[in-house]
Amino acid sequence: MRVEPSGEGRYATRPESFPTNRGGLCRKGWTAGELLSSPERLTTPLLRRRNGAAPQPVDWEEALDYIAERLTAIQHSHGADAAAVFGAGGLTNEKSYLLGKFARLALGTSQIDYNGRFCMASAAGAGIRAFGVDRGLPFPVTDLGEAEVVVLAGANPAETMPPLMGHLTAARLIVIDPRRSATAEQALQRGGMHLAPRPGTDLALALALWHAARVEGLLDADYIAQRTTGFEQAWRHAAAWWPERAERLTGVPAADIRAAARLLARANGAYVLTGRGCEQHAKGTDTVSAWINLALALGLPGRRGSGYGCITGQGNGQGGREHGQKADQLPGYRRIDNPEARAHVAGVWGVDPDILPGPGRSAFELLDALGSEDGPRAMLVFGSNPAVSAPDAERIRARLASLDLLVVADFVMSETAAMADVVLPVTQWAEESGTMTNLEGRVLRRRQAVPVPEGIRSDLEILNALAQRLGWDDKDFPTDPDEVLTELGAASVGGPADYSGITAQRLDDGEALHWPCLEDGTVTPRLFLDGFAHPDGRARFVPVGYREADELTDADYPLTATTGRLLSHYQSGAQTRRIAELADSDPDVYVEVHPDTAQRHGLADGDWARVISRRGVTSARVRHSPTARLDTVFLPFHYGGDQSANLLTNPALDPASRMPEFKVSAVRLEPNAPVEEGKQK
Ligand SMILES: Nc1nc2c(c(=O)[nH]1)N[C@H]1C(S)=C(S)[C@@H](COP(=O)(O)OP(=O)(O)OC[C@H]3O[C@@H](n4cnc5c(=O)[nH]c(N)nc54)[C@H](O)[C@@H]3O)O[C@H]1N2
Ligand SMILES: Nc1nc2c(c(=O)[nH]1)N[C@H]1C(S)=C(S)[C@@H](COP(=O)(O)OP(=O)(O)OC[C@H]3O[C@@H](n4cnc5c(=O)[nH]c(N)nc54)[C@H](O)[C@@H]3O)O[C@H]1N2
Ligand SMILES: [Mo]
Repeated sequence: MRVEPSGEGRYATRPESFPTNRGGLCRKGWTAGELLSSPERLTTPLLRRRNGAAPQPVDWEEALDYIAERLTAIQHSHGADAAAVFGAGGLTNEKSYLLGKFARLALGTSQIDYNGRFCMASAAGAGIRAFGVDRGLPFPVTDLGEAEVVVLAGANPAETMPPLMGHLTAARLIVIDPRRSATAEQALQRGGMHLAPRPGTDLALALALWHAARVEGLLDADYIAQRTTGFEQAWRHAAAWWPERAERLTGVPAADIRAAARLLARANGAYVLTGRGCEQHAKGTDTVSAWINLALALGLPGRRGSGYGCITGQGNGQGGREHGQKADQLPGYRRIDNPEARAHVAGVWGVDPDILPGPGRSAFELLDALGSEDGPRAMLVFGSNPAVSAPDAERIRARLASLDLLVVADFVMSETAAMADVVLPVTQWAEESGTMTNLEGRVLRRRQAVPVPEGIRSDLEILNALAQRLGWDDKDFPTDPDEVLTELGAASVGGPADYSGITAQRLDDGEALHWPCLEDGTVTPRLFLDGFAHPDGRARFVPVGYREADELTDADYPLTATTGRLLSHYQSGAQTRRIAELADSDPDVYVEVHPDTAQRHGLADGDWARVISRRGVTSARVRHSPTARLDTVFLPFHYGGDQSANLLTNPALDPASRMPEFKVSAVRLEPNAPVEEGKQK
């Protein structure tokens, strides 16, 4: 993507030729330039010295001094872990890395995690269990172009990653989604299939597909014998899920399960891809394991022209989970509880390994502990808007409000920034350089395209300035992204995500650098062709059995609500609700309901309804959808205030990944008197 001035200090974006997006941009790409010069842009630090007072514009020195003094005082009284950091998968690799270093060194706290915990943590965990390493797609995305069949389990790329659809035009798609999503619609139009399970039942559906494929003699016995371990133990779970039994649970007809198994297993080149729809569950890791087991049973991973992958989310969803902003992680995708990893990284940082803290709390657990007896009392947020995007949002809003110090770095007044004691205005993507790692593990360099507006600083400059005030050296926290990249490379040497051979120069030269990218220059576009990353080179079948969602429907809450995304909005909507063209196309949250279900509740198309769960109430407009399941409603989560879908959601966590169950909550619908209409900010 290129950014060009379009007159009067405004900017426009234009697509550029690139293999991943094939020169295409989605609607948000086309409008992304608008926010660079938006009047809603924050231009000066804001400070609120007393609760309830209005935030006042202050200069940078005053804002940074205040933060450093408060952090020091709070940590002095309550210990190092009284300060927390919350990061994001939208941050560049350099920011993620420096944020992790800032937390562990400058603050000495274990309390750092990030929004990727809400995003890809389950698929990452399942990938590591099965293959020994987690890289979204262990193959270049262009490989998908040769596939005959692609399963999209809980992914709606037609709305969430339109450029990806360009790689899937030749394939027949099998879309697994409780809704007839735009992607499901395209699958049907092109001779593919749409299976619409009840939310939260994918695990059983995947086991039933495996069952059907085995009964029909379609498994790859040679591959299973030579390249995997654990088949029999894992199969015991699938053995119990014959298609008729799965039909009763999931609602997907047994005949469709068999037909899908045949279509997939007989394809000459097939991929199984998962998205948030099957991952954001209290059993998301096991569900992804079930999809991977199916792919392994059919002999797909680790071969040219077939495979398993997880479709990444945010701009740097992949790189953001590799360089140490996770509670349990050090750079290079190393574990923070591994003594060798600690020694290596401490060496690069020039400190004693013993001063590095241990693992901290996961994102939801961290947010939920804020202001509690033994929880953090101060938090710095970079690149996330948890007041809207965290589950059980009302509870999290109360936690944020109970902090002694909340600092938010952002370029707009997000709902979380509006609660902060200090807001720091930062540069946007086009005003700074840095690297991002895309879904195929390829590192890309974004070059600064436009000047930094006056009065604004970069995230790296903020970390540097705070670290210096906390007693660290200027050079310990570089502000030049290229310098940070070099340091990150050194810190990642020998780790699973090794970036040591990546340089700004090679990236500028347009080399396709897929990690691991070693010091000798080796790159790895395709992992696993010669073997998986476990010591014996084999992939693992992981035995996983079906279990229900954490929360079930009952007489009071008879419907299942699931949540997800719209083409026109991004995430918590903090950015896209401020772009007129996008806000106007979907100004209010809606709840998608089957017309019969809506009628039973006395709700006409376009009415305002109250969607009520055991945790809260969301006001939403009713949208009739004749293709919806009768027992399921859907809400996008892009809206703030009382239109937040997350007022409803259940923070039950996956035991392994600590990912919340965004995709299943039990709700009921009630008619609502019209509330204030029009767009919310
Ligand atoms: N337009 C747009 N694009 C985006 C984003 C955005 O906010 N807006 N966000 C980016 C990010 S961070 C991410 S993580 C990706 C996410 O990309 P996706 O994973 O494609 O997004 P979702 O809409 O969350 O979920 C996909 C589908 O899962 C379905 N689903 C719900 N419950 C279930 C279930 O139990 N089982 C199954 N099989 N499916 C279910 C939903 O109906 C939905 O259509 O998108 C990225 N791209
Ligand atoms: N119900 C429900 N809830 C969900 C999901 C769901 O499917 N359903 N999906 C979850 C997922 S997958 C995700 S990824 C999360 C995302 O949700 P959030 O983590 O809230 O992500 P954003 O809305 O993108 O918020 C990013 C904020 O940081 C700012 N920002 C952007 N770039 C930068 C930067 O470089 N530096 C700084 N300092 N600020 C920046 C933006 O202006 C914005 O205010 O939501 C999760 N919540
Ligand atoms: Mo995400």
